[in-house]
Amino acid sequence: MQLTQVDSAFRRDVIRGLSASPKFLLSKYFYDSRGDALFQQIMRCPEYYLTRAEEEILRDKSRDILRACTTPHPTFDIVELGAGDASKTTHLLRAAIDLTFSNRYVPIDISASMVEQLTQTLPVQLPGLEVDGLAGEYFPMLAQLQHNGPTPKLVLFLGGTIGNLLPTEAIAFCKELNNYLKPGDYVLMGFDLRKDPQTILNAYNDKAGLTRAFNLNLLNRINDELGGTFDPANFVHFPVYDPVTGACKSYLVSTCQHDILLDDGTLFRFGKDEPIYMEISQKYTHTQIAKLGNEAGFEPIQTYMDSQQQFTDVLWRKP
Ligand code: AVI
Repeated sequence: MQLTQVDSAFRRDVIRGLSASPKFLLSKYFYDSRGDALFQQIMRCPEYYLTRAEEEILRDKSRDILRACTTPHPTFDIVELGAGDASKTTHLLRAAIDLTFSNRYVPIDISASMVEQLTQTLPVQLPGLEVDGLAGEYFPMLAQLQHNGPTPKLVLFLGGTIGNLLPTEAIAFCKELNNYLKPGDYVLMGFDLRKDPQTILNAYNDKAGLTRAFNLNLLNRINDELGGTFDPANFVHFPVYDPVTGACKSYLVSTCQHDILLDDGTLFRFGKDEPIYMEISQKYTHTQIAKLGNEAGFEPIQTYMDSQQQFTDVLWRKP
């Protein structure tokens, strides 16, 4: 039942996107098992500075971050949206245990196997930590946590994933997040900052071709799961960065005129040089971040940055 629902949502979104003009696909579908593995490699590649910058923040500033979260309650629950392998988060969790700030971590991730793995491994790595993972979409899982007693929450949304939403969608997302929180709960959100345009573009156009493979993998996923007839060799990966808007966008561009079929008979026509819009990775200014937090009803508490000021984690409080 679950699989059928996922399949039909995927099919619906692919058909909607490839029937639109201009064509688009949703980057949330990048993350099948091959996509997860490619993303792990991207995070370690030399051009992709985001992960290293945020890791530095969490390694060096976790204690400051936790001390800035004040409440009369003795402990917090640390909830993470899109936890993935939680590798950066362990810095914060270790500090939380040391400071007796928290002993409960709730990773929320769409990948049930990721959540299961964290539930098994983290309590061994960090004795004293209770891990209560939830596999599913963020907001339904946060809704479940609303009835979880008086312990306040620190909600993490790290990695710059907010940048994968258009700026208007990011406001709607932060407002909805606010609705699931109680007064006195905190949010720590990661944003990639605007910087030298070439550095940004290189992060989405690495020399090893990992980001290219990450984008093309979605065509393979359509072939595997929806019986598609894509030949990835008929597409080139084309990332662009606009320093005026801060939008870094990735496209796959068809190199020839051709047709694609799905196993239900749906046909898509591609012209030569026709693009599929794949992903936005929005880069923010501090002013934009402050405006976003304010419009979503959060009180700004503190801004943390890496030593090269490439990335920021901002701490907000629900008043
Ligand atoms: C998950 N997200 C923050 C990544 C980003 O930087 O937008 C996804 C990604 N796409 C290409 N490289 C990495």
